[in-house]
Amino acid sequence: MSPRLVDWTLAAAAGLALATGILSLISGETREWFVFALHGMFGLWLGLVLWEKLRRVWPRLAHPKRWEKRTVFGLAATLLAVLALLAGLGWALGASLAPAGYTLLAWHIGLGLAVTLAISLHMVARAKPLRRRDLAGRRNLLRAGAFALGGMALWPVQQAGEHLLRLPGAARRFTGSYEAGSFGGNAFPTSSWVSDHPRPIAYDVWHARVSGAVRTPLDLAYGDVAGSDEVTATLDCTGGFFSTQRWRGLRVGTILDRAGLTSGARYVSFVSVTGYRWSLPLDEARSALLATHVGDEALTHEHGAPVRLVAPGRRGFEWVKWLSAIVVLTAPDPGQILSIYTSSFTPAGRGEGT
Ligand SMILES: Nc1nc2c(c(=O)[nH]1)N[C@H]1C(S)=C(S)[C@@H](COP(=O)(O)O)O[C@H]1N2
Ligand SMILES: [Mo]
Repeated sequence: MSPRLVDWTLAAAAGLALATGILSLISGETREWFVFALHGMFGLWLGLVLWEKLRRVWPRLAHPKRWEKRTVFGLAATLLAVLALLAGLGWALGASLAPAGYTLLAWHIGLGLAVTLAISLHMVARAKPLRRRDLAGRRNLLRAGAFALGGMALWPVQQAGEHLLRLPGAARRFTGSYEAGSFGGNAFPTSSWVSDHPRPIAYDVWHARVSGAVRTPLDLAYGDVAGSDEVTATLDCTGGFFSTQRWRGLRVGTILDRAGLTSGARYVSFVSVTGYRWSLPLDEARSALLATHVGDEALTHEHGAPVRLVAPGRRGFEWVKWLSAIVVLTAPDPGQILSIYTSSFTPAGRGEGT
């Protein structure tokens, strides 16, 4: 492949891997499996083209005397890319490594972000445009096509290989997460988006206000929510574990019916004591659950007691813990994305006050 075509292919594959990688973090429905498949395919494609690039620059790399500043940058970026790919592949196959205390998935995400940032900066600084002659030649184009198809074909091969070799990775959910403590009550892992750790909240002082686009604002007490509605749903953390549980509490729809919606109601926002908040479209919110129990046990503090949101089909970070308010909205709430990063720095999120 012509050098410029290699570089542009690398940039394209990295960009597509980044886009699908980000999308994968908000995908949790079974029908969204293809996001994860595409991410894998783009990653494998990137790996193949990286190999092509390394073959070309190897003679230069082998002679440090011929290195320029560019070479060093390129080498660092290549190393980052290789490590990002290896971490992703290692996670997928089930390697139980955690260098420096971080899972391979965390490394994959961190290195993946770093390398796409490096590539973007590099492109802004010195991208050389593709010319007609970079695309000329049958062999050149055939090779480029073969790498793209090769990436796509390697993905099912990797999946089948995991099963044939009975690697731990074969047991993953379609999201890439590994099972942990399903149907075992509170014994499943606990997780935080940043580091929310509010003080425990007593059942008898807990209350949650229901407000916004409703006819009658409500004030819920624990006894109102600790109902007998049950949902079996899978909490799937983007950190890489999932746990399927029978959750118990009260359907959000019941509360919305009691409050009565006004005509503009379109989203329901769930707000934590820490300020962490997330919203769901109205119909989805109706079938979500305010959970007080997991299995036959009351939720523990770590899992969001007294009341947490259970949002089936949504990723774990959307399952707001330590719920303290429900707000019916007439428009989407873009500020919620920031809220999950800042909540750990509010007094309540740091464990101060009440
Ligand atoms: N208020 C609040 N809710 C939160 C979080 C948080 O940091 N703060 N973390 C989320 C994340 S990232 C996940 S995966 C789940 C984890 O729930 P668990 O600790 O019960 O496993 O809670 C979600 N709800
Ligand atoms: Mo998470």
